[in-house]
Amino acid sequence: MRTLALLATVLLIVSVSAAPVPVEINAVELIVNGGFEDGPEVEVYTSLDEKSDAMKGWIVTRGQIDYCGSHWRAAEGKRSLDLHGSPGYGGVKQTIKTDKGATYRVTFQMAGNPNVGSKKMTLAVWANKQTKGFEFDCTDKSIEDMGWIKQSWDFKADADETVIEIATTMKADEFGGPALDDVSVKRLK
Ligand SMILES: [Ca+2]
Repeated sequence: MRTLALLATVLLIVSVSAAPVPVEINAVELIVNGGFEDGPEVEVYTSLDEKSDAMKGWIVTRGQIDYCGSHWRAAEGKRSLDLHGSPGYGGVKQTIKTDKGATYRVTFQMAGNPNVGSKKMTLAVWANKQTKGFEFDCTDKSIEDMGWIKQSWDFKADADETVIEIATTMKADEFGGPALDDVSVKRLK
């Protein structure tokens, strides 16, 4: 029995040590207004044009977006974005302070406008010349059950400031596209 217990302990140690080393994340949130709660008055939704800075911390980078209130259920709080305006293929950006050589983790909640023809919604994140695309399947989703999914991506900074842009990569359904909420960027230790 003692041998078996020893074996079990050894196996446990082996399996624990074989697990990936968890990444330590600095607790400091680098994004301002990541949930888009601080913005213009909105009931159902309101459209914001390229260059708009109406949402605290954010600038609209292209086309147009819809700033959504009761239009659908947000992932966090009461407000979120449709990256396609009415109409327009849009995006948003925010500039954050970064340390050269450090790695940062971007997380956000993604869904899609369930009331348009496209079921496959796509967007991308850009930071310091690096980019990553993401997809969301709107099949069987509704404005009450958006099916928000948390996404994550790491990038490396090489300057004191880094622009984070999140924008649609679609060229269909200009009135409704990828939905975005709860954006966060934290430095990995
Ligand atoms: Ca929100």
